[in-house]
Amino acid sequence: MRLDLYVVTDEEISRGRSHQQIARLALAGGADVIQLRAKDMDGGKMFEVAREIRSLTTSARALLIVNDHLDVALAARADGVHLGQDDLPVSEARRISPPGFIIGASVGSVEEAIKAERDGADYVALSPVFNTASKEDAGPGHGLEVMEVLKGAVSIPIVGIGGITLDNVSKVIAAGADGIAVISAVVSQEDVTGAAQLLKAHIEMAKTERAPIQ
Ligand code: TZP
Ligand code: MG
Repeated sequence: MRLDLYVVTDEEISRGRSHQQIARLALAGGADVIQLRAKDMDGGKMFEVAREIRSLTTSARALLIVNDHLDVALAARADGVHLGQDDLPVSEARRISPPGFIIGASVGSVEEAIKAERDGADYVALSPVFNTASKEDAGPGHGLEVMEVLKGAVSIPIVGIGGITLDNVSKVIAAGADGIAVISAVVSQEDVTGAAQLLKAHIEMAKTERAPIQ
C-alpha cells in the first residue's frame, strides 16, 4: 500500500474544478491516493463521482479512498474508506468489509492511534499535523513531536494531514510519516499537476535521506 502522496479532494477550494478534474490532474502529477471528500454531497451523486474516479485511479494504478461513507466506498468498489473519530467505528467497518478493503482512521493522539490499529485500521492519519484553514473543526496542529511518538507506537503506516506544504513536507517525512495527505497544497494551486509533481519529488527525496545508509 503506497500512501506517499495522498490527495484529498475539496471542490470548495479548488478554483471551480470538480472532484473528477482534481483527481485527473493530481494523478497526472503522481498522486498515489485520491480521497474523495465531499461533505455536502448526497449518496447517489457521490456514488456516481466515486465510480468515475475509480476508473481514473485504476488506470493510474493509484488507490481510491472514500471519506466517511463506507456504503459508497463499497458500492463504487473503492479501495477503502477513511473514518474520523465521530464516524462509523473502525471495528464495525472492519466487521462488514471484505478482505483486503483498506480502512484509514484519523487520530489526534497516541491512544487513538493504538486503538485504531487494534480495531483493524490499515493506516492512521495524524490530524492535523499543523494548523490549517481547510477544515474548520480541525483544531490546533499537533506538531512533529507527536508524529515521532506515533511512529514508535504503532506498526501500521502513518500519514500526516493538515497544513502540509512544499516548505514543511520534508520535515513531516523526516519525523516518520509514511505519506502526506494534502488539500490546498495541491487542489487550490493553479497548476495542480505541477504542484503534485513537486510535492512527490520532495517526499521521495526526504525518504531517501531518511533511509539508513547500507
Ligand atoms: N483533516 C484534517 S486537517 C484537514 C483534513 C481534511 C484539512 C487538510 O487540508 P490542507 O489544506 O492540506 O491543510
Ligand atoms: Mg469523517
